[in-house]
Amino acid sequence: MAKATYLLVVICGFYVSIEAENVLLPKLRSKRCSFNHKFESVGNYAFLVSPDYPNNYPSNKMCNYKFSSPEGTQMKLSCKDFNLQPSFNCQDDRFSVSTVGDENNVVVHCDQTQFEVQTQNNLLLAWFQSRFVEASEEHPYRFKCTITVVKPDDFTDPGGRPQTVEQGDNTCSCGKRNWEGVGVNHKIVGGVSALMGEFPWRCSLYAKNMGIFCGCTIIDNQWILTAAHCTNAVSPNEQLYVNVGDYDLTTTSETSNTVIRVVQIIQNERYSSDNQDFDVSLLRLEHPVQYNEMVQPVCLPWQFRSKSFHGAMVTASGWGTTTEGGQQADILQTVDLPVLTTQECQKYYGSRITDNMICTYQPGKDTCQGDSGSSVDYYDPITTRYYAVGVVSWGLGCAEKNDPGVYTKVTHFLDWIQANTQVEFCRPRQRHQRVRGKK
Ligand SMILES: [Ca+2]
Repeated sequence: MAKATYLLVVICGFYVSIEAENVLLPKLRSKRCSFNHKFESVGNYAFLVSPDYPNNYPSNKMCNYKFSSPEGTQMKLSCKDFNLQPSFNCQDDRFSVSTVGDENNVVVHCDQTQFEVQTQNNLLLAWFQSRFVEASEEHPYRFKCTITVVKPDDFTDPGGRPQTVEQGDNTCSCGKRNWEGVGVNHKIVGGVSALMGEFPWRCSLYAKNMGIFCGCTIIDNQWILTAAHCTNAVSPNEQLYVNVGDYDLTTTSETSNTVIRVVQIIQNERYSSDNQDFDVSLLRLEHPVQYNEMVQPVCLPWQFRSKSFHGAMVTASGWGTTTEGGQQADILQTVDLPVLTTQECQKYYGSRITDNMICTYQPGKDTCQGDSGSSVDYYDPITTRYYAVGVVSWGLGCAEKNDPGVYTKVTHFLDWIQANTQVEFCRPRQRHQRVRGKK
């Protein structure tokens, strides 16, 4: 019941937290650490300070900053008082900046070196993240930066014209993992905590009598993918909810998660609770989810229908237990797992493995209870996107020897998903290479 109480708090927290935004100029300070601000003219400036400045910033903060200035102007970001808690590979505390208005093109600052950069257009995007901060007495872990609107320098913008968001990109985007390629290494034994917003398509299922009981995946702003054995566990008179944009389930202050009612459950009509075949369900939301940096859909694997994924690595993420029979994780966990062939998997489980399933196996690494319904995602280097290729379904134990994890094979259900949702899903083309400037 503790979980049920918690969720009500979440719902209240969401509505309350909307107000305190845009308390700005000249000092950017508020309880909410994210800002979205438009400057009016050249010479305008603002201070950007870390949460709780001038004291140590708190643990587990994720702040997004977006500044725009009038067309034809640029912005100078000057961080003179800059002292982040050091971490290996920048994987914990970090301040990332894009001077080209592109979240895929960022420079990460994660030390004590002051810096100054200038945008190439009239957009400045930045992100601050802290993990577990051990208070520093001498020099507080903090930053203070000044953002000033300036006239463009004499040099010509190498891109030729101001780079703006690509047409269609806002309405059709999927599978963009945050923090990708900024020095994060997840390939360690067992799972590790994800970064805030790292898997913006990851969601969880909640019902009053069950608490948070399964994972899920955003595939469209009104449609959620999950496992049939999750929806099958919900009694007909129980209201189901989807919780999106969350990270730490014990607090509502780290992200603005949203809880949305499910108005339709489409459980695969051929689902069998005997052998977990056809273990897939779709949920239609009462209203569309609002996309932002922390809430985005995953891509569906349309172009991978004939791919076996044998030997490929897939990435799992969820709030499931971190040991068999153990406690649910508070913070989203992630692990990379190798895919087996059906034949290899049948060596372990025999004919229980149908053509609708894929398996992963690596001793010591697995998905576990509570991860059910979450996707495992395949990274395609061509489109640089993540594709949901499996739905966490079943296994004997977790991460045990000779017991692979089993997943619903999403490529087998694409037509079923299409027929039931009638959505025009995003199908990224081979662009978004990280190439800039002219040759
Ligand atoms: Ca939370």
